[in-house]
Amino acid sequence: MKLLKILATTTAVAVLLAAPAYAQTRIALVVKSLGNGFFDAANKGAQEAAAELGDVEVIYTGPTAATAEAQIEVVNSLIAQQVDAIAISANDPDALVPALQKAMERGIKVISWDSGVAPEGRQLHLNPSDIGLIGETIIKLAADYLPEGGDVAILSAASTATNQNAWIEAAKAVIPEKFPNINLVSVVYGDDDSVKSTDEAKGLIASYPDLKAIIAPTTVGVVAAAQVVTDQGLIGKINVTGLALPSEFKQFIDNGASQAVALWNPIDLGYAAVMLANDLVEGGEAAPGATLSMGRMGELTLDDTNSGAMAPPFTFDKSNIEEFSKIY
Ligand code: RAM
Repeated sequence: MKLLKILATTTAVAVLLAAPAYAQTRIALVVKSLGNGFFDAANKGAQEAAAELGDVEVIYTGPTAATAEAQIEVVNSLIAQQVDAIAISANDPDALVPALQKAMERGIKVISWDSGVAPEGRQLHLNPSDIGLIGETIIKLAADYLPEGGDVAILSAASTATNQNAWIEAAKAVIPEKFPNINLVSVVYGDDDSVKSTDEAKGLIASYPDLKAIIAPTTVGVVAAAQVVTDQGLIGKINVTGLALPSEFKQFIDNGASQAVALWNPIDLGYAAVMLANDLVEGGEAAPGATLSMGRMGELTLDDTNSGAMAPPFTFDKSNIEEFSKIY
């Protein structure tokens, strides 16, 4: 009798130990590529959201190079792991659709954030800020320091990146009316790779002797361009601007290679993406006009493509980059 009781108790304890303490929701935060400080900051916010929710685990993952092919492999492995949700910043709007559709067929909730997937490959998309506003901001950042106008070039990320391509289109659309003396001479692609971005920046400088500004709407490209301008002794001749992470870019505001750059808060963006994915896991519906929770970031109201924007970007210059560089 006594032995039976001991056995029963031991078995119960063993079962308790084997079972998870509580049901966990696993949300994969898939980024364009690992090793990018912007995405590391987003992961900080994602982990913060997981801690706040309590029963959520965030799996931070992505390929080493920013390509759609490599992201498809990551997605397939997450399907095999039966995660509850995938929140992806995509290297291509279309190439990932079949893999993500397979995920959705298996009951996995799918959202894109930062860099979007075509509507048929995800349930909703979270833009960091309004696309038109970012497009106008990146041109204005250059134009503000070019009263006479002049030649500018764009150094982008991957040529297929949804977010950069949308911002560049918006930038081109706003130039004729609002910035008529800005002459966009070229758009080149550094693939969010430091070496390629450096080569592309050097190429622009060699090809366009009258270049007055390089606009890089990528945190990787903007650092590479500013380093090239610094190394080639072109500070004061070519102003580097675009979207930059203050912690990585402060040195180039300090040395004058750049007058000002912009960005939204990447920590908030990762946080908001996890909150939205979790809302879907908990039964939230993504549909035009629907409102979903972004936790402390408020609510996201979806437009007719099931997209919404988080918040306006901030501008960083000599007056404030020091303060922000300590945060992200
Ligand atoms: C790079 C990535 C990312 C983009 C930022 C501004 O880190 O391309 O997608 O949002 O720059």
